[in-house]
Amino acid sequence: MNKIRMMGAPTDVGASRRGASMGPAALRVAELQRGLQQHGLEVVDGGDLAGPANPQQPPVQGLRHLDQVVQWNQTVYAAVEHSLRAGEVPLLMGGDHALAVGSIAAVARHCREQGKDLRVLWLDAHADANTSQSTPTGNIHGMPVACLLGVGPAELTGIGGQVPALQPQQICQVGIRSVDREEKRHLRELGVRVYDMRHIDEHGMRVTMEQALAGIGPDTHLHVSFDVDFLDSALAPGVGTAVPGGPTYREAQLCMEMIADTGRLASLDVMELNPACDVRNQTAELVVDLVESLFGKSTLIRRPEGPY
Ligand code: HAR
Ligand code: MN
Ligand code: MN
Ligand code: MN
Repeated sequence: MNKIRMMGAPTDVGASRRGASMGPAALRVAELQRGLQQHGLEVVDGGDLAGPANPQQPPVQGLRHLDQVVQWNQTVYAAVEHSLRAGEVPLLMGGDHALAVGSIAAVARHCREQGKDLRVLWLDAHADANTSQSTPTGNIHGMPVACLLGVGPAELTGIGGQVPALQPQQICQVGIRSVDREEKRHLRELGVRVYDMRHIDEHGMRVTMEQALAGIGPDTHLHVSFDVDFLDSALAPGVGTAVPGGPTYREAQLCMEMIADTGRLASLDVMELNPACDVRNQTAELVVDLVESLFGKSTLIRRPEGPY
Protein backbone atom coordinates (compact mmCIF):
# COMPACT_ATOMS: atom_id res chain seq x y z
CA MET A 1 0.00 0.00 0.00
CA ASN A 2 1.26 3.45 -0.92
CA LYS A 3 1.56 6.24 1.58
CA ILE A 4 -1.83 7.37 2.90
CA ARG A 5 -2.39 11.12 3.14
CA MET A 6 -5.08 12.28 5.55
CA MET A 7 -6.63 15.62 4.67
CA GLY A 8 -9.43 17.33 6.56
CA ALA A 9 -12.21 19.37 4.97
CA PRO A 10 -13.86 20.95 8.00
CA THR A 11 -17.13 22.23 6.61
CA ASP A 12 -20.86 21.60 6.74
CA VAL A 13 -21.95 24.02 4.00
CA GLY A 14 -23.64 21.18 2.10
CA ALA A 15 -25.84 20.10 5.00
CA SER A 16 -28.59 21.76 7.04
CA ARG A 17 -27.54 20.39 10.40
CA ARG A 18 -24.28 21.93 11.60
CA GLY A 19 -21.36 19.90 12.98
CA ALA A 20 -19.83 17.81 10.19
CA SER A 21 -17.17 20.53 10.14
CA MET A 22 -15.82 18.92 13.31
CA GLY A 23 -15.49 15.50 11.67
CA PRO A 24 -11.75 15.75 10.97
CA ALA A 25 -10.99 16.79 14.57
CA ALA A 26 -13.05 13.87 15.92
CA LEU A 27 -11.17 11.40 13.72
CA ARG A 28 -7.88 12.78 14.98
CA VAL A 29 -9.04 12.52 18.60
CA ALA A 30 -9.98 8.89 17.87
CA GLU A 31 -6.39 8.42 16.60
CA LEU A 32 -7.06 7.52 13.00
CA GLN A 33 -3.42 8.03 12.04
CA ARG A 34 -2.02 5.86 14.83
CA GLY A 35 -4.69 3.22 14.24
CA LEU A 36 -3.55 2.79 10.66
CA GLN A 37 0.15 3.03 11.50
CA GLN A 38 -0.31 0.12 13.92
CA HIS A 39 -0.88 -2.10 10.94
CA GLY A 40 2.37 -1.08 9.29
CA LEU A 41 0.86 1.50 6.99
CA GLU A 42 2.65 4.74 6.20
CA VAL A 43 0.30 7.59 7.03
CA VAL A 44 0.83 11.34 6.99
CA ASP A 45 -1.66 13.89 8.24
CA GLY A 46 -1.59 16.85 5.88
CA GLY A 47 -3.85 18.89 8.19
CA ASP A 48 -6.99 20.71 7.21
CA LEU A 49 -7.89 22.44 3.97
CA ALA A 50 -9.32 25.95 4.23
CA GLY A 51 -12.53 27.35 2.81
CA PRO A 52 -15.44 29.69 3.34
CA ALA A 53 -17.47 29.71 6.54
CA ASN A 54 -21.06 28.50 6.69
CA PRO A 55 -23.29 31.52 6.05
CA GLN A 56 -26.42 29.61 7.18
CA GLN A 57 -28.60 30.92 4.40
CA PRO A 58 -31.77 29.38 2.95
CA PRO A 59 -31.64 27.66 -0.47
CA VAL A 60 -31.67 29.78 -3.62
CA GLN A 61 -33.45 28.08 -6.52
CA GLY A 62 -33.20 24.72 -4.81
CA LEU A 63 -29.52 25.02 -3.84
CA ARG A 64 -28.17 26.06 -0.45
CA HIS A 65 -24.74 27.66 -0.29
CA LEU A 66 -23.81 26.84 -3.89
CA ASP A 67 -20.86 29.31 -3.96
CA GLN A 68 -19.38 27.94 -0.75
CA VAL A 69 -19.89 24.33 -1.84
CA VAL A 70 -18.16 25.09 -5.15
CA GLN A 71 -15.20 26.76 -3.43
CA TRP A 72 -14.72 23.89 -1.01
CA ASN A 73 -14.97 21.38 -3.83
CA GLN A 74 -12.36 23.18 -5.91
CA THR A 75 -9.98 23.07 -2.96
CA VAL A 76 -10.69 19.38 -2.31
CA TYR A 77 -10.27 18.64 -6.01
CA ALA A 78 -6.82 20.27 -6.08
CA ALA A 79 -5.65 18.55 -2.90
CA VAL A 80 -6.80 15.08 -3.96
CA GLU A 81 -5.31 15.51 -7.42
CA HIS A 82 -1.98 16.62 -5.92
CA SER A 83 -1.91 13.63 -3.60
CA LEU A 84 -2.70 11.14 -6.38
CA ARG A 85 0.04 12.65 -8.55
CA ALA A 86 2.48 12.10 -5.70
CA GLY A 87 1.55 8.41 -5.78
CA GLU A 88 -0.33 8.56 -2.49
CA VAL A 89 -3.66 7.23 -1.28
CA PRO A 90 -5.73 10.32 -0.42
CA LEU A 91 -7.97 9.93 2.64
CA LEU A 92 -10.44 12.81 2.72
CA MET A 93 -11.96 13.48 6.14
CA GLY A 94 -15.24 15.35 5.78
CA GLY A 95 -17.00 17.46 6.05
CA ASP A 96 -20.34 16.83 4.46
CA HIS A 97 -20.81 14.53 1.49
CA ALA A 98 -21.13 17.35 -1.07
CA LEU A 99 -17.32 17.34 -1.10
CA ALA A 100 -17.26 13.93 -2.77
CA VAL A 101 -17.81 15.80 -6.04
CA GLY A 102 -14.33 17.35 -5.86
CA SER A 103 -12.71 14.25 -4.47
CA ILE A 104 -14.15 11.83 -7.03
CA ALA A 105 -13.73 14.26 -9.94
CA ALA A 106 -10.00 14.32 -9.11
CA VAL A 107 -9.85 10.54 -8.91
CA ALA A 108 -11.71 10.23 -12.22
CA ARG A 109 -9.31 12.58 -13.94
CA HIS A 110 -6.33 10.73 -12.53
CA CYS A 111 -7.73 7.43 -13.79
CA ARG A 112 -8.31 8.84 -17.28
CA GLU A 113 -4.72 10.06 -17.40
CA GLN A 114 -3.29 6.81 -16.06
CA GLY A 115 -5.53 4.55 -18.13
CA LYS A 116 -6.95 3.00 -14.96
CA ASP A 117 -10.36 1.43 -14.67
CA LEU A 118 -12.19 3.45 -12.00
CA ARG A 119 -14.78 1.93 -9.69
CA VAL A 120 -16.57 3.94 -7.01
CA LEU A 121 -18.24 2.23 -4.08
CA TRP A 122 -20.76 4.55 -2.41
CA LEU A 123 -21.54 3.39 1.15
CA ASP A 124 -24.49 5.43 2.40
CA ALA A 125 -28.01 5.36 3.83
CA HIS A 126 -28.90 7.93 1.16
CA ALA A 127 -28.61 7.80 -2.62
CA ASP A 128 -27.44 11.45 -2.88
CA ALA A 129 -28.91 11.66 -6.39
CA ASN A 130 -31.17 14.68 -6.01
CA THR A 131 -31.21 17.74 -8.24
CA SER A 132 -32.18 21.33 -7.44
CA GLN A 133 -35.66 20.41 -8.67
CA SER A 134 -36.16 17.17 -6.77
CA THR A 135 -34.46 18.06 -3.48
CA PRO A 136 -36.75 18.38 -0.48
CA THR A 137 -34.13 20.45 1.39
CA GLY A 138 -31.80 22.27 -1.00
CA ASN A 139 -28.86 20.63 0.76
CA ILE A 140 -26.15 19.84 -1.76
CA HIS A 141 -24.92 16.83 0.23
CA GLY A 142 -28.04 15.14 -1.15
CA MET A 143 -26.82 15.74 -4.74
CA PRO A 144 -23.18 14.64 -5.31
CA VAL A 145 -24.02 11.43 -7.19
CA ALA A 146 -26.21 13.34 -9.66
CA CYS A 147 -23.48 15.97 -10.08
CA LEU A 148 -20.80 13.37 -10.76
CA LEU A 149 -23.07 11.80 -13.38
CA GLY A 150 -23.45 15.17 -15.08
CA VAL A 151 -26.76 16.37 -13.64
CA GLY A 152 -26.50 19.52 -11.53
CA PRO A 153 -25.16 23.07 -11.56
CA ALA A 154 -22.38 23.54 -14.15
CA GLU A 155 -19.95 24.85 -11.50
CA LEU A 156 -20.12 21.42 -9.84
CA THR A 157 -20.57 19.04 -12.78
CA GLY A 158 -17.62 20.73 -14.54
CA ILE A 159 -15.06 20.20 -11.78
CA GLY A 160 -12.38 17.95 -13.24
CA GLY A 161 -12.87 19.15 -16.81
CA GLN A 162 -15.06 16.37 -18.17
CA VAL A 163 -18.86 16.15 -17.95
CA PRO A 164 -19.93 13.73 -16.71
CA ALA A 165 -16.97 12.97 -14.46
CA LEU A 166 -18.28 9.42 -14.03
CA GLN A 167 -20.18 6.88 -16.10
CA PRO A 168 -23.06 5.16 -14.28
CA GLN A 169 -21.41 1.72 -14.66
CA GLN A 170 -18.49 3.01 -12.60
CA ILE A 171 -20.49 3.61 -9.44
CA CYS A 172 -22.27 1.19 -7.18
CA GLN A 173 -24.17 2.00 -3.99
CA VAL A 174 -24.47 -0.17 -0.88
CA GLY A 175 -26.63 0.26 2.24
CA ILE A 176 -29.21 2.62 0.76
CA ARG A 177 -32.44 2.97 2.76
CA SER A 178 -33.57 6.58 2.45
CA VAL A 179 -34.44 7.75 -1.05
CA ASP A 180 -36.78 10.62 -1.92
CA ARG A 181 -39.63 9.92 -4.32
CA GLU A 182 -38.25 11.88 -7.28
CA GLU A 183 -34.75 10.68 -6.51
CA LYS A 184 -35.84 7.10 -7.16
CA ARG A 185 -36.70 7.98 -10.72
CA HIS A 186 -33.32 9.72 -11.18
CA LEU A 187 -31.46 6.69 -9.95
CA ARG A 188 -33.24 4.50 -12.46
CA GLU A 189 -32.74 7.01 -15.27
CA LEU A 190 -29.10 7.50 -14.40
CA GLY A 191 -28.59 3.72 -14.33
CA VAL A 192 -26.79 3.54 -10.98
CA ARG A 193 -26.40 0.04 -9.51
CA VAL A 194 -27.97 0.10 -6.03
CA TYR A 195 -27.68 -2.61 -3.40
CA ASP A 196 -30.20 -1.32 -0.88
CA MET A 197 -30.86 -2.68 2.61
CA ARG A 198 -33.57 -4.95 1.23
CA HIS A 199 -30.93 -6.59 -0.94
CA ILE A 200 -28.61 -6.99 2.05
CA ASP A 201 -31.51 -8.44 4.11
CA GLU A 202 -32.30 -10.99 1.44
CA HIS A 203 -28.83 -11.98 0.28
CA GLY A 204 -26.59 -11.05 3.19
CA MET A 205 -23.57 -8.75 3.17
CA ARG A 206 -21.24 -11.40 1.77
CA VAL A 207 -23.18 -12.01 -1.44
CA THR A 208 -23.94 -8.29 -1.75
CA MET A 209 -20.27 -7.36 -1.60
CA GLU A 210 -19.29 -10.17 -3.99
CA GLN A 211 -21.75 -8.62 -6.44
CA ALA A 212 -20.66 -5.05 -5.73
CA LEU A 213 -16.99 -5.92 -6.18
CA ALA A 214 -17.42 -8.20 -9.20
CA GLY A 215 -15.21 -7.34 -12.15
CA ILE A 216 -12.53 -5.54 -10.15
CA GLY A 217 -9.20 -6.44 -11.68
CA PRO A 218 -5.50 -5.61 -11.58
CA ASP A 219 -6.06 -2.31 -13.43
CA THR A 220 -8.85 -1.10 -11.17
CA HIS A 221 -8.57 2.01 -9.03
CA LEU A 222 -11.15 1.45 -6.30
CA HIS A 223 -12.49 4.56 -4.62
CA VAL A 224 -14.65 4.21 -1.50
CA SER A 225 -16.94 7.07 -0.54
CA PHE A 226 -17.94 6.19 3.01
CA ASP A 227 -20.81 8.25 4.38
CA VAL A 228 -20.81 7.36 8.08
CA ASP A 229 -24.64 7.29 8.11
CA PHE A 230 -24.26 4.04 6.11
CA LEU A 231 -23.94 2.39 9.54
CA ASP A 232 -26.96 1.56 11.66
CA SER A 233 -27.93 4.66 13.64
CA ALA A 234 -27.95 2.77 16.96
CA LEU A 235 -24.27 2.00 16.40
CA ALA A 236 -23.28 5.31 14.88
CA PRO A 237 -25.34 8.20 16.28
CA GLY A 238 -22.68 10.76 15.36
CA VAL A 239 -24.12 11.83 12.00
CA GLY A 240 -26.43 14.65 11.00
CA THR A 241 -29.00 12.55 9.15
CA ALA A 242 -29.16 9.21 10.96
CA VAL A 243 -31.36 6.48 9.48
CA PRO A 244 -32.24 3.29 11.38
CA GLY A 245 -31.99 -0.13 9.79
CA GLY A 246 -28.41 0.01 8.55
CA PRO A 247 -25.63 -2.57 8.60
CA THR A 248 -24.70 -4.04 11.98
CA TYR A 249 -21.18 -3.94 13.34
CA ARG A 250 -20.35 -7.37 11.91
CA GLU A 251 -21.92 -6.59 8.54
CA ALA A 252 -19.96 -3.34 8.31
CA GLN A 253 -16.73 -5.15 9.24
CA LEU A 254 -17.32 -7.78 6.58
CA CYS A 255 -18.04 -5.08 4.02
CA MET A 256 -14.73 -3.34 4.82
CA GLU A 257 -12.76 -6.60 4.93
CA MET A 258 -14.05 -7.70 1.56
CA ILE A 259 -13.05 -4.35 0.07
CA ALA A 260 -9.59 -4.74 1.63
CA ASP A 261 -9.29 -8.24 0.16
CA THR A 262 -9.49 -6.82 -3.38
CA GLY A 263 -6.17 -5.08 -2.79
CA ARG A 264 -7.36 -2.26 -5.06
CA LEU A 265 -8.42 0.43 -2.61
CA ALA A 266 -6.64 3.56 -3.83
CA SER A 267 -8.59 6.52 -2.41
CA LEU A 268 -11.15 7.11 0.32
CA ASP A 269 -13.68 9.66 1.58
CA VAL A 270 -14.90 9.46 5.19
CA MET A 271 -17.84 11.84 5.30
CA GLU A 272 -20.68 13.18 7.43
CA LEU A 273 -19.20 12.31 10.82
CA ASN A 274 -20.85 14.82 13.17
CA PRO A 275 -19.42 15.01 16.70
CA ALA A 276 -22.24 17.38 17.78
CA CYS A 277 -24.62 14.42 17.42
CA ASP A 278 -22.24 11.82 18.86
CA VAL A 279 -21.93 10.29 22.30
CA ARG A 280 -18.39 10.37 23.72
CA ASN A 281 -16.87 10.21 20.24
CA GLN A 282 -18.05 6.60 19.88
CA THR A 283 -18.91 7.01 16.22
CA ALA A 284 -15.46 8.37 15.41
CA GLU A 285 -13.89 5.44 17.28
CA LEU A 286 -16.06 2.99 15.36
CA VAL A 287 -15.12 4.65 12.09
CA VAL A 288 -11.41 4.36 12.93
CA ASP A 289 -11.90 0.66 13.66
CA LEU A 290 -13.71 0.15 10.34
CA VAL A 291 -11.19 2.17 8.34
CA GLU A 292 -8.44 0.00 9.82
CA SER A 293 -10.32 -3.01 8.42
CA LEU A 294 -10.73 -1.26 5.11
CA PHE A 295 -6.97 -0.96 4.88
CA GLY A 296 -6.45 -4.60 5.74
CA LYS A 297 -6.45 -5.11 9.47
CA SER A 298 -7.97 -8.50 10.04
CA THR A 299 -8.15 -10.71 13.05
CA LEU A 300 -6.04 -13.53 11.64
CA ILE A 301 -3.61 -14.06 8.83
CA ARG A 302 -5.81 -15.66 6.22
CA ARG A 303 -4.91 -18.09 3.50
CA PRO A 304 -6.70 -17.80 0.17
CA GLU A 305 -7.96 -21.40 0.54
CA GLY A 306 -9.95 -20.67 3.65
CA PRO A 307 -9.79 -20.24 7.42
CA TYR A 308 -6.48 -20.07 9.21
N1 HAR B 1 -32.26 13.00 0.49
C1 HAR B 1 -32.21 14.04 1.48
C2 HAR B 1 -31.92 15.39 0.84
O1 HAR B 1 -31.73 15.48 -0.32
C3 HAR B 1 -31.18 13.72 2.51
C4 HAR B 1 -29.81 13.80 2.01
C5 HAR B 1 -28.78 13.44 2.63
N2 HAR B 1 -27.99 13.40 3.70
C6 HAR B 1 -26.77 12.86 3.67
N3 HAR B 1 -26.27 12.43 2.50
N4 HAR B 1 -26.18 12.69 4.69
O2 HAR B 1 -26.04 11.10 2.31
O3 HAR B 1 -31.89 16.39 1.52
MN1 MN C 1 -6.98 -0.14 16.70
MN1 MN D 1 -24.09 10.79 1.56
MN1 MN E 1 -26.04 9.75 3.97
